[in-house]
Amino acid sequence: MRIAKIKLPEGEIRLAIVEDEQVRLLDLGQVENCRNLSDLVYSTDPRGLARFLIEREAEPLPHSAVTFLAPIDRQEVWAAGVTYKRSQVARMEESKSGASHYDKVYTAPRPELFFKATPSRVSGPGLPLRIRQDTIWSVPEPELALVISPSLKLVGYTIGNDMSARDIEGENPLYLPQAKLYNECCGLGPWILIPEGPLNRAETKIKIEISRKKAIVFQGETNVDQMARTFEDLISWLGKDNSFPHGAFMLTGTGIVPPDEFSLHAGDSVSITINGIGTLTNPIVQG
Ligand code: DO4
Ligand code: MG
Repeated sequence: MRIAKIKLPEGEIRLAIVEDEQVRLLDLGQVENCRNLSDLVYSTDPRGLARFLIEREAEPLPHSAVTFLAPIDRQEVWAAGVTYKRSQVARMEESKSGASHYDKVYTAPRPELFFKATPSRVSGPGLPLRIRQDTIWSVPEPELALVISPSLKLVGYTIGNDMSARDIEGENPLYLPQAKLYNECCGLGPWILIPEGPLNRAETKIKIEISRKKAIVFQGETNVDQMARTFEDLISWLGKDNSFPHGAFMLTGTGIVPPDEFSLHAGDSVSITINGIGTLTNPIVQG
């Protein structure tokens, strides 16, 4: 089941179940203690509760009639790094001084985890993602994002774009927070997938397409079972002496890195597709 936060044409913000062609509005007023997306997805049975909350007298709406918003409330957004071989190799190439750190972290028991964004720095579908002004080498990172409850349960998945300034990160690994965390640095959406059972990693593909003036300038594809770590391992490291009263999102790392001569430009459009979830598309801006 896919659950979205949407804006109706008259401006009202609602939750909805997303079907292939249409969305079905939910009426949260039918139960106590379910005021927002977090309450719904962190409930003991989000799929059952969402079905119960369907507003029966409201007509389903076509996707084109609503605006999909980033599926976030008050969560912190964290990210894991160097979880795919492709990321380890790319980081070692970009960072002359820090190459061995990336090599070691790929196989070390402790993963690389970093703070990625506050909700105000997150862009939902169709909203701009930013290239910093002090970079000449920036890329999107298409990542599967975990939706994690306050009790550290993995409750769902969405699509994340971990925008990164590779020149800043490559100059010195201590610059990583600046390479990663700034205004409009993180894409999330278009909605949350609450699966019936565990995700089939072997069948989950992540694809990216970057367009410039209507031409595709980069495309890539990977598979979630290329990831060297389990979701449970990443979540358990995130939760060590760390609490998340509003829950958290965790981007699980990139397995797709464009060739070194590629950098995003203002005006590009980035689309990330994960089968079973959907497609997250954002325009790129700078300045
Ligand atoms: O180590 C730098 C960041 C790595 C990262 O964001 C990734 O592998 O996705
Ligand atoms: Mg990343």
